[in-house]
Amino acid sequence: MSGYDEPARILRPQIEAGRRVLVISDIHANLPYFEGLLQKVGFGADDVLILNGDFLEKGAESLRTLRRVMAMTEKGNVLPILGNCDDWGFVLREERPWVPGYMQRRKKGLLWDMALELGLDPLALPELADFRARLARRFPEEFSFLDALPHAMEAGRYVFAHAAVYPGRPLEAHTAGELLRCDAWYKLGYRFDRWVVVGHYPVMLYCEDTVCANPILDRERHIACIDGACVLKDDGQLNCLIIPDITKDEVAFEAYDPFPVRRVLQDQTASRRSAYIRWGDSRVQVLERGEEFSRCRHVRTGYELDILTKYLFSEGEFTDCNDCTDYVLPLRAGDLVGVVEETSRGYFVKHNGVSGWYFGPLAEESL
Ligand SMILES: [Mn+2]
Repeated sequence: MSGYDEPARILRPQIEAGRRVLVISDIHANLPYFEGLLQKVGFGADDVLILNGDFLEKGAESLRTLRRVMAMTEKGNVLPILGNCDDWGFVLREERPWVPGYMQRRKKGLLWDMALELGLDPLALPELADFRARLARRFPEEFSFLDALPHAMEAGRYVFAHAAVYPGRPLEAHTAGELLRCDAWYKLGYRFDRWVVVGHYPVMLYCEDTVCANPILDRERHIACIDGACVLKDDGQLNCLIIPDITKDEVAFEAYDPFPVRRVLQDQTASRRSAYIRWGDSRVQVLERGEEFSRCRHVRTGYELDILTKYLFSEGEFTDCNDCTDYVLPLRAGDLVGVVEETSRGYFVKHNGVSGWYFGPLAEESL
């Protein structure tokens, strides 16, 4: 938002060979997922944790997440990188007239949380100059913390940036804006000698007809895309890239979501065709509106499918919908699935990061 045309700040931390490095991106103020994931991977003082940007905004608890991250950095083994949604340092330096409107549209976010903590009604803010002066008095540490964050990091065989890195030039020859903003960067087809790790763009948006929230680990091109859309997608997850040794190329991952885990009791074969209706391409025509499911036709492709009526945004003939799919998952009796939706027809579940339908019975107990 400010200084995007300026050269990027690059950090080159010393990380010992053989020390486990964890990388989490796009927490987006979702503190329960963050804590859940840290617990699941057993994060501790022996690890290095890199936060690859966008730990703020979109989710419910921006200010609490920021303070959690600030406290974690005090021990020296937690290294945050700036994301485009964390870049609020400008508020104290510059007057941007769009700020109150942004807050009031989103009804959450860092400045929203700060206004509440100042005892202000975010929907009836004082003059912007007055509001900024109050923010400067109350939150100097928070803003200078964000202002000091690097735009990219380099260590061992790895480069970390929130959204993008461009080959053939050093990190210093990038602007801050180039590293922080680029949609669908992975589609540009770059390849690198060292691993480049990015977040920013939900990985499922790279999918065609199915939905998978697991990281994309491209071992040919040395690219890891790890944004599992833990806030933006109902069936999203928070991913953690695991690098056992920063001097080596091996990578693995772990993921957290809160869905109750249950056991599949019947084999099921995958549907031969399916669609993934996603954000940005979600215009549908409602053919028959039902209480629980509605028959819809995807406007761009003509594909027909049943969509949960609660996923539809408006009552009209043409409408938009939440991300959804009609994919029927291939499953074996005994498989474990996370249950996202329980409906009269069957379950919308996740199995190894892939979302889809299961129409058989599940064991009663969640595990
Ligand atoms: Mn982002």
